[in-house]
Amino acid sequence: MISLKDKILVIGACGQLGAELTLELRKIYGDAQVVAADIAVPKQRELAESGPFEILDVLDRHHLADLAYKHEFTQIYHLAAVLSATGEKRPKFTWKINMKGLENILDLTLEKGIAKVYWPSSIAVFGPNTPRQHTPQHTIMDPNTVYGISKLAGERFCEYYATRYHLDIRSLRYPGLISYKALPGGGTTDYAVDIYYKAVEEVPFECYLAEDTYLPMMYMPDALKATLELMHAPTENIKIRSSYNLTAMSFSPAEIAASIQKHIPDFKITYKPDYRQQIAASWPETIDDSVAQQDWNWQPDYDLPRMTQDMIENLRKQKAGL
Ligand code: AKB
Repeated sequence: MISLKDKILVIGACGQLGAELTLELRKIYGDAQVVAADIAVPKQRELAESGPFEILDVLDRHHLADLAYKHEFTQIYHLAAVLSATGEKRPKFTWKINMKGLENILDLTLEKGIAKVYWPSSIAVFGPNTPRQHTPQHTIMDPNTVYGISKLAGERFCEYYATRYHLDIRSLRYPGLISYKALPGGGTTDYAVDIYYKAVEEVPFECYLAEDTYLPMMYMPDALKATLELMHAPTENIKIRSSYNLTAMSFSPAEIAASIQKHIPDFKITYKPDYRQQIAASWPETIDDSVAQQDWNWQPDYDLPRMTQDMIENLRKQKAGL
């Protein structure tokens, strides 16, 4: 349900997802209705110039309360988080940002009577004991990265607040996200973005995952579509208050390289697995998102060939300054 009276806060608005989601929300609700917030000033000019922007540290409860008072938000998209690979380098910091940040948002939501919250989870909530093929919505979890542990604890926390305090909080377990507008940072799936940049620059790519490492992935237009469809679905359709399984495709580094070689035959890839291989090996290869399909009609538009064509076309345009 869309109301043009809604006032929306996007926290983590300069990140890979936030930068594009903020602009989509501004198209729907109006530029002035969507306040972008991040810990630093945006590099993306369009983000800074198309609507209000606030510098915000999600750990600062007082500043959050001041902003909520000033703007009278009715919805929050809380996207700020430390991802899996950086998380393993800075475990305590990751736990603090990911957990304390979420707690602050949930408390603010209760205190100010904010109607709806979006919070992203991840395939990182699964672990080495999870079935790796067609991983079901409800299954063994046991994540073993600090990022995955924080996302699983966050899911339980969200469901608890939804049940106990009747908060309308909605969430998706994103697979690796691939896009050409804002770069990802600190994830295990980031290679699948970097590889396109290298291919278009016509330089070889050294992959930090082994060639046969399959992971679930999604192109950004599908991630935006899923997030907005979930947030706009009628409340009674949202049966999962922890987080929905979500997927579009699964591929290995060798398969994405082969898909690029159909457009750039000279593209070369080599493999040098590092600590991220172990993280990837603990995650599912394919995801069963049938519950999202049933509850709010989820269907992706992009598979690997269609995404590769679009990524290469757009990166080439960017390179040419178009
Ligand atoms: C990461 O690799 O850490 C993220 C994720 C799958 O949540 N892209």
